[in-house]
Amino acid sequence: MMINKALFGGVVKHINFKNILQQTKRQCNNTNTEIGIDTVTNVKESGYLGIQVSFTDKLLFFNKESYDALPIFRILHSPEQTEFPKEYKINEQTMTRMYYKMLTLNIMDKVLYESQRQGRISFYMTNTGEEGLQIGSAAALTLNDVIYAQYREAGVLLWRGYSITDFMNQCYGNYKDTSKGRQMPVHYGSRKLNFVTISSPLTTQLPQAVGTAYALKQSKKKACVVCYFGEGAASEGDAHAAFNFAATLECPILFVCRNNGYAISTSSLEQFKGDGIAARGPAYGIRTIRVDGNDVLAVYNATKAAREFCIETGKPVLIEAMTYRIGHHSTSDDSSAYRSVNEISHWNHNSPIIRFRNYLESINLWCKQQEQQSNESIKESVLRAFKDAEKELKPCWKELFTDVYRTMPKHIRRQLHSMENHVTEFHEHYPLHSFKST
Ligand SMILES: Cc1ncc(C[n+]2csc(CCOP(=O)(O)OP(=O)(O)O)c2C)c(N)n1
Ligand SMILES: [Mg+2]
Repeated sequence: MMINKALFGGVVKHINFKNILQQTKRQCNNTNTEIGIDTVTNVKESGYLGIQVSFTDKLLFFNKESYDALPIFRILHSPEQTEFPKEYKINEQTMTRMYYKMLTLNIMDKVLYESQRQGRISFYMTNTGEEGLQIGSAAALTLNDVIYAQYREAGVLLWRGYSITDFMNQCYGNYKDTSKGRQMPVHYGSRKLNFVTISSPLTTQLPQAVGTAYALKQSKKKACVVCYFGEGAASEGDAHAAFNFAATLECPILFVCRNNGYAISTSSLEQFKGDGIAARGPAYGIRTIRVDGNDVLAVYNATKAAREFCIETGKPVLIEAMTYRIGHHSTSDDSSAYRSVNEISHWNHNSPIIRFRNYLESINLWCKQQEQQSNESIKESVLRAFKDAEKELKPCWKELFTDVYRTMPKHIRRQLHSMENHVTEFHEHYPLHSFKST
C-alpha cells in the first residue's frame, strides 16, 4: 500500500500513522498466510512485450554454470565404428568424393604454404585440420546458395568447382586471376560459384550476408545464404548486429562458426567466458546446433538439416563447428610462440582426414593403395597448376584504373594518362615484360 499526502486530503497532521502501519501489517500477514508462499511464485503472466514471464521470490543470478553446456553432435565416435543411424547415411560415391576433396585441399595447402616460404607468393593461409568442416558443410549445399566466407574456407570453393588452376592463378595474381591480381592471396571470389569475394576486415561479411538473405527471401528463391566466420570474428560488434537482424527480420541464413580454438594467438579460453558461440544463438532467438567439426558426416547432416529449415521457414540457423587450427594462423605467424607441440600433435593424430579415412577403410570404400595413388596424382596436378600459374604474365598495369566506375571519370582518366607518359619515359626501370601489354 502506498501512503501519500493526497490520500489524506490535507489532514495529514491529525492522522495516527503508528496505528495505520500496525493495521496494514496485520492485514498483509493474514493475506500471505491465506494464499501461501508457493502460490505467489512462478506465476505466469503476459505483459512484457517479447518476454515470456515467470516470477520467483528466489534472488537468483544466472551464468553458464546454471545450464548444461550445449552438447556436440557427433556421428563417427570411434575408429572401429562401421555403423551409425540410417537417417545419417550418405551415398558411397558422395563420401569418396568428399574424402578425395579433403585430401586435395590438404595437399594444395602444403604446396602453397611451401611456395610462400620460398618467396614465390606473398602470403598464404592453410586450412589444415578444418577440412571436415569445410567439405562436410559445402557438400550439403547447392550452387544456388550464396556463400559469404572469412578466408579459411578454401574447401568450400573447391567443392563447388573452383579448380586447382583457379586457386593457383589467384594466389599468383596473374592475368588469369578473375580478381585481376587486385586481392591478396586467398581472398578468393567467384560469381559463377555464388561465392562472394573475401574481405580482410573481420566480420564485415556477416551483416552483408544477412542483407543478402533478406533479399533472397523477398525474391522467394528456394535457396539460403551460408555465412562462415571464425570464433574470433564473433567478438566483433558486427556479429551481434547480424545475429539480431537475422532473427528479428527472419532471414534464411545459415551462420557457420568455425571454432578452431584460436584467433591468431588468442586462444578461445581468453576470447570469451560463455558457453562458446553456440550459446549466443538461443539468446538471439536463433535455432542452434553445436557439431563436431572434425566429423565430416556430422557436419554434413547438421548442415543439410539446417539448410532445409532455413529454406522452409525463412529463418536463421547457427552452427558452431568445433575444430582445431593445426597450421599457423597465416604465413605471417609462428604459432610455436603461443602453443605447445603436444597440443598440435594431439589434433594431428585425430584429424578429420584420418577419422574419415578410418571409417571409409572399415566399410571397404578406401584402401592404402588408393590413398597412395590419390596422394601422388593430386600432388602432381597441384604442382603442374602451380608451375603454369607461376609462368603466366601479370595483368596489364592499366587495370589499376578500371572497374571502380562503370565509365571512367575525368580525374581517373587524367591519372591513367599521366602514368602512361611516366611508364613510357622511364620504361627501363619497370619490369614491363612480366605484365600483359593490354
Ligand atoms: C576488424 C579486424 N580486426 C582485426 C583483424 C586482424 N585479424 C586477422 S585474422 C584475426 C583472427 C581471427 O580469428 P578467427 O575469426 O577465429 O579466425 P581463424 O583465423 O581462427 O580462422 C585477426 C584478429 C582484422 N583482419 N580485421
Ligand atoms: Mg579461430
